[in-house]
Amino acid sequence: SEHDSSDDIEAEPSNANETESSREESADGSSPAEMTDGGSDDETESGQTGTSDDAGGEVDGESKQDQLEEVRENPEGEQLTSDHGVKITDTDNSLKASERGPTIMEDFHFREKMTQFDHESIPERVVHARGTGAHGYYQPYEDPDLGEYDDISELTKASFLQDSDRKTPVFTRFSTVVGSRGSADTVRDVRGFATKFYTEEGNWDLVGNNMPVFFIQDAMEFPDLVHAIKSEPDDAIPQAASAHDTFWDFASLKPEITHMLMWLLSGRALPRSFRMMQGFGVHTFRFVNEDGESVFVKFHWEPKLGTNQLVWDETQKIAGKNPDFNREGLYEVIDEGYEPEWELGVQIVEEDEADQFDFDLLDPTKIIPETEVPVRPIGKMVLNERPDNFFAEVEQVAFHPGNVVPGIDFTNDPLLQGRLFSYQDTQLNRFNSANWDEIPINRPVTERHNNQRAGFMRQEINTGKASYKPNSIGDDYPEEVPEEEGGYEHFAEKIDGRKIRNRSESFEEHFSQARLFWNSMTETEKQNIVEAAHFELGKVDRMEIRERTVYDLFNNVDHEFATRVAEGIGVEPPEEPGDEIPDHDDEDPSLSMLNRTRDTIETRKVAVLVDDGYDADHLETIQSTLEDEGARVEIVSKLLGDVEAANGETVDADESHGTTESVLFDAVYVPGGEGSVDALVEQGTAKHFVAEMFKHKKPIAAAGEGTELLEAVELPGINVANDREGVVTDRGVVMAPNGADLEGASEAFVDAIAAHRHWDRDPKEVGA
Ligand code: HDE
Repeated sequence: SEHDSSDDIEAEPSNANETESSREESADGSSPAEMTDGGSDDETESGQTGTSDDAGGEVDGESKQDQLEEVRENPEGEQLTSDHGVKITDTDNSLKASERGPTIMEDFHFREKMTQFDHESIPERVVHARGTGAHGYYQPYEDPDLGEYDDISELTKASFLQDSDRKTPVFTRFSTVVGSRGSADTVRDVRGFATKFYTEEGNWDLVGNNMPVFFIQDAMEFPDLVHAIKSEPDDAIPQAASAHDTFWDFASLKPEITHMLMWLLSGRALPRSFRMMQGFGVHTFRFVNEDGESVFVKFHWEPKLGTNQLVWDETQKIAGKNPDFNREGLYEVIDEGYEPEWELGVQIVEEDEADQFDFDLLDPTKIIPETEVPVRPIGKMVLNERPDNFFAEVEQVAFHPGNVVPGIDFTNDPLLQGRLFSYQDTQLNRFNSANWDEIPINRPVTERHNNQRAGFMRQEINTGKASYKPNSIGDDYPEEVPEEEGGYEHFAEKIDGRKIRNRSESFEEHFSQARLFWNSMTETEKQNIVEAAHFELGKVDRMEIRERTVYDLFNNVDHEFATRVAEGIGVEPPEEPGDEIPDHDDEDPSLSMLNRTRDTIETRKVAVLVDDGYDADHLETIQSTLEDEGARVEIVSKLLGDVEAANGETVDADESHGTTESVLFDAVYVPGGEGSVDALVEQGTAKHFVAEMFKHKKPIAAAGEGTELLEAVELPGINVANDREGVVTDRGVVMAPNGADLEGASEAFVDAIAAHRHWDRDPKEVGA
């Protein structure tokens, strides 16, 4: 888009939130910022030392990082003390009555150390327990294209969304939903995408997901949903999975869940990385401007690297090989100087246009199709700093959709309304105190003055005698702030009605958008959804649950879909389409992930398989081409240590066959060199590496004798180009036999990686 800001990021210091403190180097001490540059200019090198004021974007007020710096503690060069500051002589031996005698109660150091340990854990989040987070900033675009509006101030008075010179510090936490804190990253699940904006008007929490709709329509149903989807209550099995009876029992009885099921069965539930997924506010919110006028708004996060997925078999293997795959991926790239970036977009609907849709804007099981209302990008979020301490920052960050600032307001979406209660309540459970907002990661960067002064673990020392209002003793401070001066005023929506425990009729249609989703998928994506349903329902023991899901839900989405699912799970295919099947064949191309891949290989990880005797030219050419494009290259050999090229040069293997696996990479390259390839052909693990890359639809390239390894693997349907001249590319397999143009082959490989996955490989010939 015109806002594609890949250039901006180069021109700016990579770390606008930098303090003068000890944060000058990334964890491995290397110079970062190189990943973003596409090999070009020097400005990127300045990444670590830049100050914010030369970048056309000052961080708001007191930067969050400055504030956090005040509470950072660093033991380097320091003496060991107790919690109360007493220097400690020995932290290995408890105090005993004689050398072999009992431990003595007066050993305050032992008691303190053990007590701290005994109390180290806090309750994990009841949902979204597993996650990771990073610091960064939000910056509005200079001239966003707002359609009929000239300026974003016509829409909202939230000033941090207006001034393109202003950077608002943020902290974003990504999460899975169902699994416990220690579960794996790559399970089939929704991903949380929660951002705390530390604005000059207070904190705004945009607590969203990577899917734009939700399972249910009313907060009242949430405990049931979560009980059903989490592990079953009698045996706590399965972990981090929806593929079991209780979830599908609940689902099959709740037709409003159908649209969300489509998303959950799709590749959206298997993100390649947190930096390659969209985010959505889900609910319809309100923007309110200076004149008190309101429009409806949906929030979208669009990743700069495109929206990409893993394949199912791969996710399951990664869950064993590296359960931290997504969490680690975020920190790896930040450490290497790359700054994950998302565009914030809005869909705007005028109050008097709200009735034009055939669904209710307050129904969280519905999207506003982009074919009806375009998404207008208004700014970008950049994540550029990992936390120093996981517990203090990621575990203790506490989000609350009720945290809004002037210019942003709620709607009556009954799911959102319920969340406004739940998040405060859940933080009370997690922190055991209403003072969770005083924890450094949760504190706003604004001043805070009110009459809340007590409670467990109060940190602030609030001075003065009057802790009530009105008061005369303290001149009636802190004073209330009129709306014109920045006080938060709730939008004065007119409400007129009777109390009623019911669901609006406008929430009753459940299949139209599920059908829209299905129709918008490519055949590949449809097949993936069907196979996902075969797995999920195949794990359900009770036949009546499988049948109900097919007949009552899927057959009301699409008859062919229901039939294909039924055939794989031993259910008699329905004879006729369901009674409630929607009467339309609408499509929205923006729903297909395959339309959301972007032409970039930034941060992709490529393995180069070598053994002694490899061709050093091949390695050098591919390494420089890929790294210039921002990809990361790792040398993989049978064992760690030096590997020697045919010309006598050496390279240090980054990983061995014992420490890594193909599923942890995006692509593989096999350089030539007779000795190397002869050895690889004899190594089962090397052959498996390539075969599995093929199975998972990932790009493969081989140069010179390297193609012999592909031949040995017998890639199904691929004619290995050993006896041909020139570069041959076939379904993401790039082959450059000896004498072929190496540069051309490297470029073809770059294109194949940018395409992400090569779904045109015959699914029946999955090799490996
Ligand atoms: Fe949440 N949700 N949720 N949720 N949610 C929580 O709050 C809840 C919903 C979301 O990284 C909890 O601090 C209810 C929708 C994210 O710390 C809890 C309902 C969306 C996170 C809670 C919903 C979300 C949470 C658990 C239905 C997308 C992780 C721990 C009415 C728009 C935030 C916590 C983080 C976490 C309740 C539905 C997103 C229990 C009652 C819809 C990203 O308060």
